[in-house]
Amino acid sequence: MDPDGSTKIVLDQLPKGSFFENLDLVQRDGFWYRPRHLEAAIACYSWFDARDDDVILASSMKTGSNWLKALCFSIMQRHCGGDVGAKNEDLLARHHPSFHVRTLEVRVYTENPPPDLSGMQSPRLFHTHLPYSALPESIKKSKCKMVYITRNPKDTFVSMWHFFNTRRTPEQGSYPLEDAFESFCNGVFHFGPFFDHVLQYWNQSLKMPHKILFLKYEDLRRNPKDQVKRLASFLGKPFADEEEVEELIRNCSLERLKNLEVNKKGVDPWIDMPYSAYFRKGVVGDWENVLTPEMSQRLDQITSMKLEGSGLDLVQDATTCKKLKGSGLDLEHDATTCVKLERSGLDLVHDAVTIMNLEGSGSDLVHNEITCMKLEGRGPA
Ligand code: PAP
Repeated sequence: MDPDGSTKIVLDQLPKGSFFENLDLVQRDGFWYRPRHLEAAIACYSWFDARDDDVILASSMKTGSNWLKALCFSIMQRHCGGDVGAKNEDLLARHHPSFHVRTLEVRVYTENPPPDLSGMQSPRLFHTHLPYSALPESIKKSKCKMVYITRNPKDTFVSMWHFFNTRRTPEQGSYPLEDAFESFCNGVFHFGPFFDHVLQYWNQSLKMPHKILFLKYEDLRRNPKDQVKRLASFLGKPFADEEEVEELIRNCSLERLKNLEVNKKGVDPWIDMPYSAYFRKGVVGDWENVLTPEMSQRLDQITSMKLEGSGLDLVQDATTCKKLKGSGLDLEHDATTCVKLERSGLDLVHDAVTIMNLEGSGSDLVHNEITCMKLEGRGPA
């Protein structure tokens, strides 16, 4: 992979940091990596040859990667073929999601020599924690699709803190929350800073919505059916009926995955962690049990500052999600939809509300309005 050792020389010259005391990190182009992940990222950059029908999942750490892996793998498996596995086999019961959907810089290009992926059947499904700017050019240039998942930063941090604490002995106890929080706020952790990671993908997804689907953990939690249907349609594998969606959601649920033998007893060979560490509570707003009010306020401020003007909202969304859970009311999609459709003349939010309110009244204000717009030549074609 690196016969002349040039990657090591590059690594030696990079700024150094650490997370959780003893996890060494190096910084390159604004992002922090474990040295072996950066070596693999460099190999991946040189060797990975994306195909037009590849699907690449992407995420910062602890934002729902394994849930997304399970969902996409199952969606693709329904259509059978390729390396995804045979239809109707309960493959999630056999292996952890990260076995089926390998992370390029953690589980593929850490092999030396780099593996030859050309023999894999299409469609191939991979995952990456790499920031958009560090992706191989072939991913950016090919027609392959990407799905990015993110989560509100407070739950992301708390999930990360719990995860890395499972590596510590009872004598060591939990790593000081304040220190871990400081690192998170400064962006010094694997594949951090969080906000730069999220914004890179968010901006690309706005530019290329046909190529990158941007999902939020909270949306998936609150309204899994709509989100999973959206995901399947984006991947070109829409569902035939509602039952199929519901079954797939059940099969990929935290409750089920957590209780599968393979995930209860297995160990992740790549990082020597029990698979059970990947399945914890999955609760939106769990940060309330861990963060002090000052920490919460500080992270909210950083979030508002970093996301200002981007059109992306990770704080309100999470709060709203918690408050509206089970109410059937959706305020964030409406808001996101408004941002995306601004100035297009198209209104999907108020139209939907109007239709709901006028149901059974015999009156149709939405279609009438669209008809008028079309006849006047001011609306969507
Ligand atoms: P990774 O970055 O190490 O791959 P990732 O899967 O992104 O981890 O995130 C783990 C979080 O997703 C955990 O959240 P928590 O600590 O707040 O509980 C984990 O519980 C949650 N998670 C894992 N699988 C699922 C699932 N099927 N449904 C919902 N949440 C899940």
